[in-house]
Amino acid sequence: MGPKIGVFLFSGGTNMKRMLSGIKPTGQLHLGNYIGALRNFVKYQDDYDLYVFIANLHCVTFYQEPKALRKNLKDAIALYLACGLDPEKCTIFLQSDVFAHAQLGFLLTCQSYMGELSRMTQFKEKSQKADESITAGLFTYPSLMAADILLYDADYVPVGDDQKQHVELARDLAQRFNNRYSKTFVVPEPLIQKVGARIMSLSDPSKKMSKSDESDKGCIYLLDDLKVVRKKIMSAVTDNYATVNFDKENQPGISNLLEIMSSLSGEPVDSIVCRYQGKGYGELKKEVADVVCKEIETIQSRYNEIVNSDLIEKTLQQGAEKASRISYKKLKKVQRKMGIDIF
Ligand code: ATP
Ligand code: LTN
Repeated sequence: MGPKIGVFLFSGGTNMKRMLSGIKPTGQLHLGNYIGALRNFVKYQDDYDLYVFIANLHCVTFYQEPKALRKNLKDAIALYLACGLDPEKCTIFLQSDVFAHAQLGFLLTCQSYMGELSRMTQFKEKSQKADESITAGLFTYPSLMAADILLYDADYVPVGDDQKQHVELARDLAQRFNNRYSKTFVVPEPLIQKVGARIMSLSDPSKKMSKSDESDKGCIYLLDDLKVVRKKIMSAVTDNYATVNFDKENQPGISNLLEIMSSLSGEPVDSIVCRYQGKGYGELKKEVADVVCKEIETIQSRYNEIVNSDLIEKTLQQGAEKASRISYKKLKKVQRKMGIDIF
């Protein structure tokens, strides 16, 4: 490929800032993922040179049942497309299809210190909770995540709060490498969203909505049957105040429902609260269920069209080709600077 084309692809053809994020679908995607992450990516694709990938290498830091993992990966891509990510506007790919990730991952593992990896909160939490052996992959996971980011010269990395420390490690590794070998990597910034960043469980609003919840009742999956979605919302835990207020501390359940409705409908929370003065929780739940079901119904009908079409394969192929071209150039540069290639 001639250098001109390379430069064109490298910059996304515009002066747009580059943004990259990965998701690790070890389970089915839920409403928290949608409001907190996915929907924002759909907005970002118009204003940024956006790269979104499925972090399937990160998935296997713990044992995954192969059949279930394959289905989750495929569903995640189909849902990303169904929610509005457009392969003509952004680059969507599977991490393991782009070999430079594992290669730079190893080289950055060799730039990471045992001490800093041992301090990673997620490693400490997961290794304490785990009832099976902890893999070395879980320990070096943040170095691989740094490679995911640094390969593409990403300016911004939108992530949840829990991933901020990992992006900070990517920054440290970029600076360390740049200082040791001369400027090679862009130092990325984490982008932590505020509104809708933490949708809570419907059955226990003190916990975040999560696929690792013990009970299914608190978590709305994007592929749940609509009757089940409605039932989960109608049975959401509330309180005894009997007035609709946005008060996360004293009325976390109602506040969570208000936040879900506001995020999806665009109506400000204050305005919803005003409309519900003198009305009961049942009515509010019914409207929240209507809004959520409408959104999920649209997503599911697109998902059904996509999941058995060739769009997934085409998207991943096109994405992997573009991502491979860009990341290979960066990997070669790193290898040259480190002195590990000969020609
Ligand atoms: P788990 O549900 O098992 O805790 P997770 O869904 O947090 O896992 P990921 O699948 O990696 O883990 O999350 C993908 C994205 O969705 C992240 O950016 C994360 O911050 C966001 N996200 C996850 N849960 C919520 C939630 N309840 N509210 C808002 N955003 C969320
Ligand atoms: N660790 C992240 C997923 C992830 C990621 C990345 C996010 C892997 N590589 C690079 C942003 C950038 C998670 O568990 N959510």
